[in-house]
Amino acid sequence: MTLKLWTGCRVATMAADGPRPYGLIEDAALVVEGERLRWVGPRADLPRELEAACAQRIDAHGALITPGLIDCHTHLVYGGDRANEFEARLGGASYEEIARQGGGIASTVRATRAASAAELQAQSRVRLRQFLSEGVTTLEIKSGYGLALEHERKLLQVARSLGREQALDVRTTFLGAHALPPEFAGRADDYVDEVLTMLAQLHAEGLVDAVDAFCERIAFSPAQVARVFAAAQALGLPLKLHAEQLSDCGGAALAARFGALSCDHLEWLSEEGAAAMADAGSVAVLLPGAFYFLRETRLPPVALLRRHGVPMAIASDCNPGSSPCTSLLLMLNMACTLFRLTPEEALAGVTRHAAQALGLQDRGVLAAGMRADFVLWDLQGPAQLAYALGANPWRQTIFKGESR
Ligand code: DI6
Ligand code: FE
Repeated sequence: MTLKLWTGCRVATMAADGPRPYGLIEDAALVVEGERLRWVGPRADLPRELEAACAQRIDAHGALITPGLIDCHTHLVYGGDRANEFEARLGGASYEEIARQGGGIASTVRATRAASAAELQAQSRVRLRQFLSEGVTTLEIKSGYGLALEHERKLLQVARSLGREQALDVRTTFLGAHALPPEFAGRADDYVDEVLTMLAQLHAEGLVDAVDAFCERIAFSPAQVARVFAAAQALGLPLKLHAEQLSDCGGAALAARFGALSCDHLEWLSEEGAAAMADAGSVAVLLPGAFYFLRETRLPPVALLRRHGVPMAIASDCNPGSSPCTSLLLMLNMACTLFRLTPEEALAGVTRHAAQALGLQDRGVLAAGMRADFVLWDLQGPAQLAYALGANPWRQTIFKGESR
């Protein structure tokens, strides 16, 4: 296999055991073998024999290189939009009020059910390309706007299909327990039965990489979520949870008991919840886009998460209601300005910790043996990624060893 040598760059490896901060290596070299990294380190330390074996040499002309970015929480595939609700909220209506009146998630469910797979794919592809243009190489997509077997299937098939046609990895998450569909009004427990049926079927069709639920007053109770989690666990699927977004329902502690990969949102997380997450090794996925767009004032307890050593990831939550956002770089900035993360924590949140939130051990840091997914930026240093509000200093993405 041809070895490719990259030089003329500084590399933010983001390796936890690398040099501080950012695992940064000035005047670095990377050796790529097929889809993997064979060697990463200071150019001066590159073994002679390895250098001699490199058939292709590439000068990065002073680029900053980071791992490919990972968005570990999106609802990217949906029909329609909710600009009307944005206007209503600016006029004083609350997100919860709109949801209780049949708008909110339910209105996107109507639009998503009405859309053909081709229409959904075309609309979603536009959003996906915006993520690609900012160096995203792995992106999670949740279902949850179909809420009936044929429509959840359609949505997950569109997600898989986008992953095949574009040069990035799509990971699918089944979020059947996102909202109560109208045909089950007043019968939430019956709908949970239906969620279990859909899960078994869609899993058998190979469409599900993980399982999520929305634990909230306007969604599902901890007891209902526990039923979904038990079924998912029996199928060997990893778990995630929308927890403590609008109130403290004890969702994070529940998810931790099930060994969930991540708990997401967490503005109302309690100390007990944080401690449970630390024990379980669950990642805290913070979603500054939803916090900003819903004009929330209650901040996720970042100091608490730090104190308990809970790893923090950052994601877009791309969805039509609470975060119509297709920029992971903007999320880096907001994680710093709104949540007071350091730029290094924010970058770890879209690389190393985002990989952990998806249960992926082969990416998120640049080190020998990891996937050769990396991005060249026209930047001097990694803090500029979070700093440059609205800029896109992207130059090139290498996905599985190849330029795309
Ligand atoms: N929490 C959210 O912020 C999104 N889903 C969820 O469970 C919002 C979904 C929507 O409003 O369409
Ligand atoms: Fe979400």
